[in-house]
Amino acid sequence: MGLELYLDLLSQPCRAVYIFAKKNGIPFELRTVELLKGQHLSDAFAQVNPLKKVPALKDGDFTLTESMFSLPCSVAILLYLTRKFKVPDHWYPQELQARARVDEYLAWQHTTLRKNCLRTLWYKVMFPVFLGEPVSPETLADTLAELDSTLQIFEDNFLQNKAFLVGPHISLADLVAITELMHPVGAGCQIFESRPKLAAWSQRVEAAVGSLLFREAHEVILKANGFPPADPSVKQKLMPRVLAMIQ
Ligand code: GTX
Repeated sequence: MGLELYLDLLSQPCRAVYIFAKKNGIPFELRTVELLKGQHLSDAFAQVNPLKKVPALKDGDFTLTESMFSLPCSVAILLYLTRKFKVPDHWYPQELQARARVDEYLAWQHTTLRKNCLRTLWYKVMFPVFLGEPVSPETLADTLAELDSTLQIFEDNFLQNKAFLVGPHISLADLVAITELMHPVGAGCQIFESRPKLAAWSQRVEAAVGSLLFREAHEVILKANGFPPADPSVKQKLMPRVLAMIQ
């Protein structure tokens, strides 16, 4: 069996892996694991990833999954694909300092932008619409304020006045960042409206990836507001996992 990617495009790290593989013509079998149906909690998927999270990769007998210490597994998968398939250098530059900048961003984003984008989606849309559990206005306001200050750090410290996060070309850092930012966008937040620099960057990233692929990968998340309510038995299974994830 060749390369298999276990993904749900609802998930931001899965979107990054999906776009990267497609954009670079990497051949893979897509194994869709529908999170909102609880498919990741099945015994069959536990054989792939005992920690029951996506993305996961199988390449023959070799499996890459979520780390026990919550290291960004999607990053390990992206790097594996980068090395195995010899993709264009700009994704993860050989040059020492440019590569260090990609690493720097990826290390920062996992506990900052990731956390805030995820919380925004869940508190604004998934709890009230999908789980039928409204969130207090204070919690939502705090979450949006945190997102806003994280976006400021993103612009000031990482994007600055560059075309992309690490200079003139798209890298893994941009791809991982944009897939995170599409979570609040899917939740209906106008994050680009008051941020022209961020908006221009996001358009450059979309153009570099290719609009068709970008839209295809984000089709699901952009419909988040219309997700049907969870079946009560699925809700019961998902709730503890969701609470653990967004804490
Ligand atoms: N560290 C990993 C990475 O960066 O790839 C994180 C992987 C991860 O958190 N995966 C989430 C997951 O599989 C998907 S992203 C959030 C989607 C939330 C849907 C929850 C029903 N989570 C499933 C779980 O923890 O149950």
